[in-house]
Amino acid sequence: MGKFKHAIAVAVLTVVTAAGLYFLFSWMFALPDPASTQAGPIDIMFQSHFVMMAILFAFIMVMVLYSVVVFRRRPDDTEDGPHVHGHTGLEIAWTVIPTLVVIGFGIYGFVVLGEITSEQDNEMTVSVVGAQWSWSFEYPAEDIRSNRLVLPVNQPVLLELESVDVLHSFWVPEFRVKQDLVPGTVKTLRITPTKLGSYRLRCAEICGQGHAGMLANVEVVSQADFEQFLVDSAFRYSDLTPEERGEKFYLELSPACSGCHSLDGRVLAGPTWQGIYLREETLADGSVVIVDDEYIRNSILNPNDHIVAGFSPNVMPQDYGEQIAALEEQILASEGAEIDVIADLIAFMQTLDQ
Ligand code: HEC
Ligand SMILES: [Cu+2]
Repeated sequence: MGKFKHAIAVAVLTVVTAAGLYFLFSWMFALPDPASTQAGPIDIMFQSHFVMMAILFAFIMVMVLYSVVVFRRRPDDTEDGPHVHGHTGLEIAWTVIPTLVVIGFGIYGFVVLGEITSEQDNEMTVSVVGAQWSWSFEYPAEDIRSNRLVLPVNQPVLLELESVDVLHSFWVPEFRVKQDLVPGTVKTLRITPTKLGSYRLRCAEICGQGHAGMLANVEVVSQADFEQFLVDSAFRYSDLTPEERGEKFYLELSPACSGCHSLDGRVLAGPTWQGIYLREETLADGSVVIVDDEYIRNSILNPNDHIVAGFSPNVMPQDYGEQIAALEEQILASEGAEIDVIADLIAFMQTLDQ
């Protein structure tokens, strides 16, 4: 077989092996479906690295194995192999070509990096704070805090990343981009989510015992759902009037007061609240009381102290006291406001005339 035929054989084997390796790499290192505009150029760059690696590896392996098999010594061959004194053209080629390839990939990487970090029109800024071991998010424009990252689809986002303790790393595989959080500085990362859905943010920098659990939900939602999220998150009990809060507690304590106390005179499991405030109530023991603040407070905290005539004891839940104390503590912690839940319920009752 002549030189030319060997060259053709090696070329064909290289192309076939490279194609096989490329598909093997793509399958072995498959990434989740991309969900940001930044993912596009990164994926193409990834693919081109796979192609390059497949070609190089295939070429070297095919050359070695081909030589071992085709140019092996035959049983009756006792000659020395030919003496080779190097080949200047070949040496220049295998120095220059890889150098150009590496420089080319360097420039390509630089261009892609510029593309995915460049400033966009009409960016929305979100602050991300990493701490051992949790994430929190702040929407400075709206003064909103959240423990999940909600982003409107197709809206360019500038993340400002800060760490309160050690190194962490912001990574949502579907968005492809990744950025370390460095204590004492603010790092930035740009993402334009392109696909509605729920994703998982994970810390990609070993940061201590709870590192593996340093996760947060990322939700990419429609513009309308995002606005709803802002409205819901902006909710503060302390922004409401006592009467409005009281109505909310009437509906939201669990089980809801509304399940047993109507506002329209109907008798459910408990007496109606219509006209409840300062009405005369006959109790099961025949005595008559005025439904004042004191009586109401006691009826909520110790329901069995006085039983209204015609109703049974032990029907009204006995543990609202604990629930109310916990809720007041939670509001104090999150809003810095001291709320008296029972006073607000009373304020609401005062609006319920006959
Ligand atoms: C599972 C049913 C049930 C739920 C839920 C319930 N209650 Fe009652 N409640 C009753 C019953 C029955 C009575 C009457 C017996 C009694 O006095 O304990 C009553 C009585 C009262 C009274 C005295 C009313 C009067 O006319 O003298 C107040 C005040 C009251 N409940 C407040 C509340 C509040 C506030 C909530 C919600 C945080 C609530 N209740 C939830 C069943 C319920
Ligand atoms: Cu971390």
